[in-house]
Amino acid sequence: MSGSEDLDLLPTPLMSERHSGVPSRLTKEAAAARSRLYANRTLPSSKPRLRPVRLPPDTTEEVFAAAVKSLRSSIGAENVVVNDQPLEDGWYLEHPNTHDAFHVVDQEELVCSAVVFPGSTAEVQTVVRWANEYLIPIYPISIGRNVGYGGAAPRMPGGVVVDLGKRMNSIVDLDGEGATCVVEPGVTYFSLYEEIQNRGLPLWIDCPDLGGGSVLGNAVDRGVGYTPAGDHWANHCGLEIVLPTGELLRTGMGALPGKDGADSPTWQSFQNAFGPKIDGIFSQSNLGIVTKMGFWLLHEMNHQSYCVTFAKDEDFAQIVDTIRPLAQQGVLGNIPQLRHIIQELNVTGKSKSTFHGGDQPMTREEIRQAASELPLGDCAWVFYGTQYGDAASIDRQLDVIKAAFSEIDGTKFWLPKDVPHDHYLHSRVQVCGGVPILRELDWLNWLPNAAHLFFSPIAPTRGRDAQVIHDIVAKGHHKHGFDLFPTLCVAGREIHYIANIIFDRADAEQKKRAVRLTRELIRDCAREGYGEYRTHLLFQDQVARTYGYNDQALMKVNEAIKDTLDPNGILAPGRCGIWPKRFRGKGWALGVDDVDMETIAAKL
Ligand code: EUG
Repeated sequence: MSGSEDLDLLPTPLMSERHSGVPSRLTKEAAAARSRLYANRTLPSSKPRLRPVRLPPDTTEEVFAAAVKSLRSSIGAENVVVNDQPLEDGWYLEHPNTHDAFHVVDQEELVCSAVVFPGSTAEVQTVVRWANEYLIPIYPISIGRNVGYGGAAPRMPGGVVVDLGKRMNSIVDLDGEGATCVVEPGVTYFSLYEEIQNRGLPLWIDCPDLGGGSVLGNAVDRGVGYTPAGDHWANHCGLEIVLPTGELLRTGMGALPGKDGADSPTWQSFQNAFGPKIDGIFSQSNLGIVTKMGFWLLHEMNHQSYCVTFAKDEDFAQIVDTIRPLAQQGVLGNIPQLRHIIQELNVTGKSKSTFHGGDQPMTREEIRQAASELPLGDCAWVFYGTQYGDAASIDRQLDVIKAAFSEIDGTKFWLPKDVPHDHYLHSRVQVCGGVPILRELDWLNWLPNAAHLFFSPIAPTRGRDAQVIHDIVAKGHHKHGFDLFPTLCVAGREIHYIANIIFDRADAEQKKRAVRLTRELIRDCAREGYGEYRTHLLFQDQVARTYGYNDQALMKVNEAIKDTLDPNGILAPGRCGIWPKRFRGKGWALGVDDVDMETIAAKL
């Protein structure tokens, strides 16, 4: 049975109806994206649960029931929902907060016992104190769209998801003069963008490829976007945090109380404030729940997106070496993307079966054949860049960029006017101009029931290093039978090399291969001295331990801080590989050999 009939009838919730909904300007795109995705689905929209509610570790049914009753009485019965209903993967705009929609292991493994919805910082403190009382692990999410990295799932099955976004989604401040804002966890790129438009402010936001994520959540997870303010963590300015013991803290200038109980007028003005700068320990960590974040915005600018195509696969290292000085000198306006030509196929939104029969990866010849019928034609790599400034300045910048790239044989330069209106370049115009959209969902039409995992190592911006990583990744994909989709986000000194591993979540054997591939890539890159900037929940132990200089000295400090700030080990145990004393060394951590679903399940 296909699950598409029932769900397709209801429109995607709008932003006016639900905090995580879609802006009305994108309703048509959303409807089209959803029907394409659901047309590729063979799994039912949900199936009966095979197992009872997954309880928190070391918690009996009786204690859990008492804990739920107690929390219901303090934050309201409607704000504590036990996860006992059929699990629905949904899709990007109607996503679960109970589990990972892109489940790498069985759908019922990485699940929570309950979801709770605090409505204020004070209620977050209440939830944290409750977790300490009952020794129940909690796992905060902002929106829950950390797609490819675990989504909304808790690392520890049976943990209680604290869904911050549902009731804490206000833009606390939006300052047109300072070009700053203060946001709660539930503010999405869509909603912040909309508010700026509604107020008619000449400001931009920076957004990632998909616009439905949390501004705060993405920054705290050190995500990136594509305007000159693409480093989100670098643009945060002061945090409000609930510590694992329930105390409330503000960092940066936010720590300084303003006049008569107001916030400090400098909270969003200056990042470095006074004394040790501890903000860092609250990003990619499990040391506090960020409930408010000051954030810098950009001024709107004239901008010009373009792409450059390169003829040969082997030009890869030279392309990287050509980008480096352009980026370091500030000629490149943003963080550009360098994509392999195969991505031109999947951003058409068509499925792999359009281009290839069978289960094997597409051959280079098949890719060439299919690409030759697309607007950019047969080539190897595509560079998507954007320049900012007045028209004359952009012309000068483009002259320099064209001159540099034309040193590479067979290079062609393209403007949006050179490609059809539905070409991906027009989506770059929007994202790189601060307009959050949904185009990148088209990746997921590649396979039936498509799910994805990101493998995200950092390379120096140097051809020979990037080549080492690319060769490891290509070899691994070939060995395990996956198409390779590399997108490189290239800065002056480093590259986020992102390989998007797409798999069919209905196919257990394919999931196992995806896990094996990811584990081997982490291991093989680490052997060459390269590590990931971010990873899916199930790989965080392994990645964390590759950062093991001097007998895991970094992890030992992380654990010491964890034990000090979270003595009962209640906050997101295991997140980013950091286990509190209570669970450390008790068999929870997953390593390079944990590839079978059964092996992993036994440790979950
Ligand atoms: C992308 C970029 C990322 C990431 C995941 C996906 C882009 C995909 C630079 O970081 O972590 C097109």
